[in-house]
Amino acid sequence: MRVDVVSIFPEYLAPLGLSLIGKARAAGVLDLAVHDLRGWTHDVHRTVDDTPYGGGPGMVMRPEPWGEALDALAPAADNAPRTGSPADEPPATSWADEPPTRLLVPGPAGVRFTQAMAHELATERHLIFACGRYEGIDQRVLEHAATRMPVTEVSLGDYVLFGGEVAVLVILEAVTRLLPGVLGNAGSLNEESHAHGLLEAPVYTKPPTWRGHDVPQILRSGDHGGIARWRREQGLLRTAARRPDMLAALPPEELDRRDVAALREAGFLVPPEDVAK
Ligand code: 6GU
Repeated sequence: MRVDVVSIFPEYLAPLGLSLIGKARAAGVLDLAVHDLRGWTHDVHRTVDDTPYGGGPGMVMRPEPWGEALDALAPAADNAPRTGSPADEPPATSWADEPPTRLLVPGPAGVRFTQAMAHELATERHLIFACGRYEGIDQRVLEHAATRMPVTEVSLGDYVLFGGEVAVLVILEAVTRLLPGVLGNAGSLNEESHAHGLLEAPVYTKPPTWRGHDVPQILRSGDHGGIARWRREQGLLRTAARRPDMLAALPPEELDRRDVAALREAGFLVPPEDVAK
């Protein structure tokens, strides 16, 4: 996967050279470049912002540098629509047979970033992240880009950051670990929180007793069926307690009789219509 990140604080993205993301880059799974937006300015002050039309506090990112950045990183041929007419056949070097470049714009007004979106992004050929600062990027940049490629404004959650850079670190970490060959053990993807709409059970390692706290006996029993059942119930109870929204979104057929019994026993209300027949 190719990824371009554009920011006025490229140093903010230095962690992308570390740890497993750095390893994915070294292994060639992730071809990532970070660009300084100011490289696409032409005045001596390398200006990227101006006052907002209509008034109000703060500054808005001017469209011109962003337009040039996106022209450079997503050349028009990249996303050329295919007409089927021989006269319009794309040049041999065109990417028209491949999925297009996709533009992601992090910001608190975006759609919520989820594990499902991470899976979707992990299938893309080329992502561009446009990191806004100040009050945001002139909306015409996004409008114009949308005539050439899919554009998604994306938010991490219901709070406000200074800019998109930290969000890019988060999103790229969630996406990179889903790329083929990055995680040694593919099973760890299948068993983690959010893989099946539930939170995962707590985990333990040695020693069996630590500061007077014991590892739950079932995990040391060797009873694989019992362990799977215990983990399922712990995941259900955690989800009910911490993320009732996730439990409510679970299709009723995902809960069997034992699930419902465990939830009711712990004091969580499960409406009769949510119980599988
Ligand atoms: Cl993606 N960007 C900014 N600036 N603030 C946020 C956010 C993103 N997600 C939540 N808050």
